Amino acid sequence: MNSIWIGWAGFHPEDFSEKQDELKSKLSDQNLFPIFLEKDDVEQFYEGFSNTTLWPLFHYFPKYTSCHEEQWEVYKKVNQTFCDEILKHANEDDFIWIHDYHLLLLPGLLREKLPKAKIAFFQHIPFPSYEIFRILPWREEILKGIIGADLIGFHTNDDVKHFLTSVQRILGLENKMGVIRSEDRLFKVDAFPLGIDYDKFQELALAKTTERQVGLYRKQFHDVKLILSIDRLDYSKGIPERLKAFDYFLEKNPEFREKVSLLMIVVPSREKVQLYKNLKTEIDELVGNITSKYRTVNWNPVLYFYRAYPLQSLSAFYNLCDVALITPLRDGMNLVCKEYVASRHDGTGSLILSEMAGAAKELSEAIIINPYNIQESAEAIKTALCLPFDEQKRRISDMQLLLKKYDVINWTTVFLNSLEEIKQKQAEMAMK
Ligand code: GDG
Repeated sequence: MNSIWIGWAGFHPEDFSEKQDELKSKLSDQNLFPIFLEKDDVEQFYEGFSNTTLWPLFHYFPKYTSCHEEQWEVYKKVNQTFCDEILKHANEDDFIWIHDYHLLLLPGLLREKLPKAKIAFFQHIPFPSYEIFRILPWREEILKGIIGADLIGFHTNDDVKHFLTSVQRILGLENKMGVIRSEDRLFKVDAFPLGIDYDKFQELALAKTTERQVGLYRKQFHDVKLILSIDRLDYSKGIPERLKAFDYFLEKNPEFREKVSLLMIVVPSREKVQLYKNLKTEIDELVGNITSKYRTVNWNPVLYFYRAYPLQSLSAFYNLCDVALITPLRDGMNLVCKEYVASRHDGTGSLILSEMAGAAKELSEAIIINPYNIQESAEAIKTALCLPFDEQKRRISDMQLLLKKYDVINWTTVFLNSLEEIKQKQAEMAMK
């Protein structure tokens, strides 16, 4: 497919030695078309409306949600900037695929200019229940923006159900099996659980460099079992709750001290947002408390890394660790748990997974927990560490079969087929 990518560059051209035009021309050779935003707009649009209004509300944290008219204005302006840039490249019969909560108004803006184009939207984060969504002062404008798309996708059936309820209660539009008629237009809403590049994670796991790295680490930790957690720094990921559960586990099960460590990678994210700064401090303190309480000369209960790693190192960690502990308080899908399972080339390993992650709907062979229940999580850690090898292998093998079948290529194919179907239905309706 001859496709191009349009997106926010993520940096300011004045921070680069190259001139904006030179940069643009180099990127366009790779079919990449950057949008440069003013520093102030980034603050209001990205750190502001996207990440202090939409992100917390959609993850069920109304108490962290702030609503500022100025930020909403900039959000609208930036969505319009995206629309203008797309219109420079797109034709009436092109397929335009819009991703995520930063661009909720874009489908509607584009529909006005390109009434016949194929426009699809996929949201990577949850869509909250109507009772939460209705809090948003701009709920109606937001919904009208999204429904400019022909196909609207979410990770889970629950997200679809919540979205359809909001569309019905706020816009008064009824659906039949996810298909809605609005004035003279049909559009469809459905669940498309995102898969991963399964083969890539298997290949990485088997690569010589990965095996060497795993071998080196194993020597260092020989008889200590390792529990892995990897997330971006985010309050939705349940990192403090996870640390509290690990603390409780060590307190109640002293026989496991010096025999197990939590290897916790936290990837820096949205560091300019105050809540994220506070969260970092809270995590640092919790790690400090656990360390000072249980640490011995030869053993460290928490191996904590606040940084990003190359993918190959992630693969080594996925293969090194006996257990993955993935406990978000709310997560659209969560890919880390899928990558852990896909990377286990020897078929062993235990996955503890929060019921609040979209992935829990698919990975039913994981040990499923409620991340707010510290005692249950601590119990699950013990169960995972004691799971017999044949039981580990049975569970991992079942989950690997599922992840291989429903990989990212399958996801794209199913999504595009669904878009064709709704376009077909629209054409049939136009003939009547
Ligand atoms: C959003 C939704 C939804 C992590 N650390 C490093 C690194 N990663 C990669 C992982 C994984 C990705 O980042 C994280 O994806 P998640 O799904 O876990 O979480 P979000 O970033 O919050 O993503 C989420 C997702 O969109 C997709 O729709 O699942 O619910 O919140 O792929 O491997 N990659 C590298 N170094 C790291 O240190 N290279």
